[in-house]
Amino acid sequence: MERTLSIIKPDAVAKNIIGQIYSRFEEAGFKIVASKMIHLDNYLAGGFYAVHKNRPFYGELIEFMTSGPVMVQVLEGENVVVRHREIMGTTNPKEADSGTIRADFAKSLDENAVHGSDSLENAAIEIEYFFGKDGVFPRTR
Ligand code: RTP
Ligand code: MG
Repeated sequence: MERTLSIIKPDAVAKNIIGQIYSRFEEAGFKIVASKMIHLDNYLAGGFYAVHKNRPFYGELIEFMTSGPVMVQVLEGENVVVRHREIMGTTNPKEADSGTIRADFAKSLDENAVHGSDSLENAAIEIEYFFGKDGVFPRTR
């Protein structure tokens, strides 16, 4: 059984749609096996997005991700890394398929409502970054 890291970004938390996004996860058959709300600071957001450090949008990305609280969760399911990216929709919500989270809830490329790990390897790194080695409840036995 796979796990992936999901973040409901500051725009979606501010819009009060955590529950609607959680419903999408549940409708897809994913289990939420860990969750917490945190307000990222520059250090935590910078560490998370270190791969984008030299990209032109990095400054705006960090400013946005630290602008308010986020909801961070670990999702579990079969092939969940890829399936979660599918129900999120493409990075730019204007290009996202209708019925995806970003098409339905996101405003722009910069403020695109959700994050999802892009590979199994990065999922493991990102889960440990936010929840540590023992921070995820073993719901599947
Ligand atoms: P995420 O990491 O947040 O799940 O999004 P993603 O994989 O779909 O996109 P990624 O390439 O990893 O970029 C991370 C976030 O940076 C912002 N971005 N802005 N202005 C731009 O050209 C641009 N490109 C990316 C987006 O908010 C994206 O989610
Ligand atoms: Mg990404």
